[in-house]
Amino acid sequence: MDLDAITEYSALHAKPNGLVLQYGTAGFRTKAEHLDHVMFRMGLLAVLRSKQTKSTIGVMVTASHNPEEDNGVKLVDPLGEMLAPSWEEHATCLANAEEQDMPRVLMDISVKAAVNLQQDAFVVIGRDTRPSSEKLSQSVIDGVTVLEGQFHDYGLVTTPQLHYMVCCRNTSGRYGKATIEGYYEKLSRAFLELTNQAFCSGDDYRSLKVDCANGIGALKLREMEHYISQGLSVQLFNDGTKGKLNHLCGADFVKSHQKPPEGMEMKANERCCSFDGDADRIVYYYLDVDGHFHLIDGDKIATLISSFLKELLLEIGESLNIGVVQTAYANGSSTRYLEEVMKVPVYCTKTGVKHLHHKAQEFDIGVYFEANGHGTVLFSKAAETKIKQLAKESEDKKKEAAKMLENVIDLFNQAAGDAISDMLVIEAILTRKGLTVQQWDALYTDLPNRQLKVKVADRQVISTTDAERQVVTPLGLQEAINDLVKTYKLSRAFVRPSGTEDIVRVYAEADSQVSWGSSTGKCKVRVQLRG
Ligand code: G16
Repeated sequence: MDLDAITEYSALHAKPNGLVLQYGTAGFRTKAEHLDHVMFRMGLLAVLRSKQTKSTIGVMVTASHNPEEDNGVKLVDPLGEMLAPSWEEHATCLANAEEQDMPRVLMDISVKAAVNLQQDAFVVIGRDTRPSSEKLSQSVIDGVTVLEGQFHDYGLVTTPQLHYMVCCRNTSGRYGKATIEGYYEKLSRAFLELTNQAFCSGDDYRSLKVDCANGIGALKLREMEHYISQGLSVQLFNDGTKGKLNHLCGADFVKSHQKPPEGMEMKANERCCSFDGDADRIVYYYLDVDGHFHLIDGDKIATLISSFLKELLLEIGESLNIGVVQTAYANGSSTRYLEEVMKVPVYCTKTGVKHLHHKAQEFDIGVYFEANGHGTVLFSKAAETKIKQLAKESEDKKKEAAKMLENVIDLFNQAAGDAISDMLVIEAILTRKGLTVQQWDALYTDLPNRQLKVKVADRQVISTTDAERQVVTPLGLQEAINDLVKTYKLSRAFVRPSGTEDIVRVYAEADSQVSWGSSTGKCKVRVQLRG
C-alpha cells in the first residue's frame, strides 16, 4: 500500500473537520456537498473488500428516495447483496477518521480483516441522475485507482442493475450477462414467456402508466421498452425532462402521502405505478370511479406474489417452504391475511432490505417486501434445481407450472429489490390470472394508517428493540405510545430514527381513521418526551 500516494490523494478529497456520518440503513446519505471524502474513501474500502473476497465489489452513488440535494453511497457485496455488517463498521470508521489518521485506519482495517494486499481488486461503479453524482463517482474512482484497483464504470444505472452486474460477474455469467443488454434480455425473455400464453390479453391488461420520480428509472425503462413491447406498453410520467428528482412524485411520496404523484394523468380504474429515485422500489395505485385514491403498497405486492407462487407450488406438487418477511410498517391487515387466509408464515425484521434479504434466505422461497415497495423474492439453490428438473422431466400441467416458476425465478432480480423486475412480475401475474387492479386491491382492506416524519435535535437519542416496534430510550416514550394506542381498536404505533434522513419516523394504524379525532383523517399523535 503506497501510504504517501494515499495521503496525497486524500488531501484532494479532504474530510471536513468534525463531520461524523454513519453507514446507515442503505449506506451513507447526507447533503451532497459533504460527501466527497466519503466517496474517495469508499473507493479505497471497496478495493480492500474486493481483495479480501477475491471478488468484484460494487459501489453505487445514489441517495435513492432522498431529496435531489442529497447524495449517498453504498457498497455491494459479491453476490449482489448488501455489504456485510462487519464491513459497515469498517466503512463508518474509515469515513469518520480525521484526515491525518485516515491512512492508519485503512491499514488497521486491512489487518483486522486479514486482507491480502497482493491480491488483485476489481470494482464496478454506478450512479443515479442527481447533478452531484457524476463528480462524486469520479471521487470513488480516484479512491479505487490510488490503491491500484481495476474498475469498470457502468455510469448511469439503477441501483438494482448495479447489484445484478456484481452478481453476474462473480458467478461466471451463470446469473446472466453483466451488461445492460444482458439485464434487459434476461428479464424480457422471462416476462414474454410468462405472458405469452396468458388467456387475457385485452388492452386493459397491457398498458401501464409509470411515474419515474424524475429519476434513472425513466432512462432505463425507455431503453427497455422495445424489449417488452409485445407484452406490455408503458407510458412514462415524471421522466426527468421537467421536474425535480423525487419532488412531489415517486414511490416514497405516493406511499407516505397516500395520494397520486404530481404530473401524472390518471383516469378512473387505470393501473398506475411509481418508482423511486433509483428504481429499487415500486408501489401501484388507481383512482376509482368516485375519484378516490387506492394505494397498493409493498404488502399487497407481497400478497399477490405469494399467492401466485403458492398456486404454482400446489400444481407441481412440491412441498417447498415459503416464508414472507415484512417490517414493522407492514399493515396489520396484510399480516393477518397472509397468516390466517393464505396460511403463510410471516416474519418481521428491522427496517432496511439488508435485514429482510438475510431472513428470506432461510426459506426455499423467501418473499420479502417492505410496505414502501422495496423487495424481491429469493429462491434457494435446492428449490431452483428441483424446479428446473421438473420443468424438464414432468408432463402436462405440472410441466407448465414448473416452466412458469422457472421464468419467475429469472424475472426476479434476486440480488436486490428492483422496481423494473417487480413491475414485470406483477404485470405477468395480473395478466396470467386475469386480475384487474381493483380485484387485486380487494384481497384485503388496509387498516387506516399514517406515517410521519418529525425533525428533532438529535434522532440518535431514540433507540429501539423488537424489530423496531418498541422504544428503549428515551425513558417514558414507549409508555406514552402505549397509553395512546390502548384507547383504539386494532391499533399499533411505533417511533424509530431514520437511517437515511435526519428525521424520526412515526407510524400509527388503527381500525378507524375517524376516531383519531379529525375530520380530515389526520392522525394526531402527541407524545411528551421525558428524561
Ligand atoms: C432505503 C432502504 C429501505 C428503507 C428506506 C427507509 O430505501 O433501502 O430498506 O426502507 O431506506 O429507511 P429509513 O426509514 O431508515 O430512512 P431507499 O429506497 O431510499 O434506498
